[in-house]
Amino acid sequence: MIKKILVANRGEIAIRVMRTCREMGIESVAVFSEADRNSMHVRYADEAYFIGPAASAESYLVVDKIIEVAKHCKADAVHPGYGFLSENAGFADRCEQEGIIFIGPSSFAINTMGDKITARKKMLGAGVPVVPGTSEPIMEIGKAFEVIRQIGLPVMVKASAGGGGKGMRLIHEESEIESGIQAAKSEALAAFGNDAVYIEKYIDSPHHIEFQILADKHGHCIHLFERECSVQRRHQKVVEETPSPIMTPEVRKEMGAYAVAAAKAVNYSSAGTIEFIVDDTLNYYFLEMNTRLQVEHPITERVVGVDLVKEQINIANNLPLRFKQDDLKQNGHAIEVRIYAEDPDNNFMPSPGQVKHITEPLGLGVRHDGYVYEGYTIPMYYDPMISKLIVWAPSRPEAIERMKRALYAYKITGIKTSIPFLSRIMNTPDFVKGGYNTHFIQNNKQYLKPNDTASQRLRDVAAITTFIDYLSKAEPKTTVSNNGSKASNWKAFGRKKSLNRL
Ligand code: MV4
Repeated sequence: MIKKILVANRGEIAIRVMRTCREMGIESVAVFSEADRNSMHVRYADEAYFIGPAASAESYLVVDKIIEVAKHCKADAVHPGYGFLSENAGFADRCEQEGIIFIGPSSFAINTMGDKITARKKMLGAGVPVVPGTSEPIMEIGKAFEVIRQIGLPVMVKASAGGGGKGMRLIHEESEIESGIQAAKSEALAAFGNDAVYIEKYIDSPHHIEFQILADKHGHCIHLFERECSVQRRHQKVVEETPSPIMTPEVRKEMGAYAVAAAKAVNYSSAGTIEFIVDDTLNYYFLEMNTRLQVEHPITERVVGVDLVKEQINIANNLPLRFKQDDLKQNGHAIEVRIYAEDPDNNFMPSPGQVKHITEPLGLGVRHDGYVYEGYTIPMYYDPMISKLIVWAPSRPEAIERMKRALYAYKITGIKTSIPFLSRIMNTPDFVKGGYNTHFIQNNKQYLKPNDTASQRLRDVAAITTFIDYLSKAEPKTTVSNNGSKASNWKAFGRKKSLNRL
């Protein structure tokens, strides 16, 4: 059984993993770069080791250094978190060679799903719906014209080594085919050292819906339902929620079964995520599989009632899954927002620096996974995401109100954050209605821009409407003052706290 885990990561996710270690009586070991000497994950761990300069290529990404620390401190296992080495098949292999358990899937599963053409082929073989397109790399331009005539324009050219939006090209017209493919190939070669590209039919205005799965090393696999991740900016998720507002019980059941089939096709074990692209009429297609714990895993944990890190550790210990598919159900509604150290009112410019004051939101149904504290200086070397705010409520409308309340109570000074932007999202009609797609942010610019312009006018209109509504519902004015005890309507208005801050 695992007694000590080296967490090969930093920031909020390192702490997230260590919290579960502590609950399981497992010792945790932190590693840290020069820029992370004062990071909270170092303080939270039972032991911590310095691994080099601030640049992640010289610290968090150096396999030899992580292995050296794991051997030195006699860790039984390594948890990679997300990013860094989490989807590095070579690292997973190296851990196993050194007799250290890699808390994640096999290098075979990481490799197969990491190469998008190989993954498409696997999925076709497993009967999982994929976007119409090619299942072999495009080797000659004639072949590209042939498949594009079959599937029709527009199409997406994607790098096989890409994913998450890197190395993609949209092609609208025949005249763009040759140059588009050439551009995608050279971009892919430069970015990934691999110029293999494939073609997919372009799905316009899609929804991004993903399914969480858990698989053990005894051939059991279950899904933990979906997450709706369509609120994105430049391929970065901003808001995630579960259940998806557009899902039906029938489609959920089908997609869940395909997610399990996808995982089984690569003999998957540990936690993983199957991403689907979904159109407005709920046609869905496999997009890619993420072979790691994801940033947005807490919303699934809250609605399904499972600690995904605990299950990852149990699976790494060769234990069979503790639940069957029918044991799991979705309870209530959870929403997560990602807090970035960025200035939403200045083109999302990174805003590293010292946190002067922080008041974290608390209260019923609120979870805050972060790592910054008062006086901490956010380094500029890593991802600007500083925390995740997760709320739960029995229903979606209540979860939105709870998120607004939590964002209202979340105070950080010294740096700029995306908190005001997230509040605006919670007040945007397309979000409140649900049914939004991946163009949500692009399509709602007028609601999402800084306070002084249109979004303030919209709030003013809402405030005036609320006031008129209030007047129309107010008690009739007391005309005869017989005992002097009746407060005037204006005083009553002044006492209504909610209306003081329209
Ligand atoms: C697509 C697509 C439309 N059609 N593929 C972007 C990230 C990567 N995982 C795949 N992506 C897309 N692939 C086809 N055939 C549109 C996107 C896409 C997108 C997908 C999910 C979430 C946000 C997105 C934003 C822009 C484009």
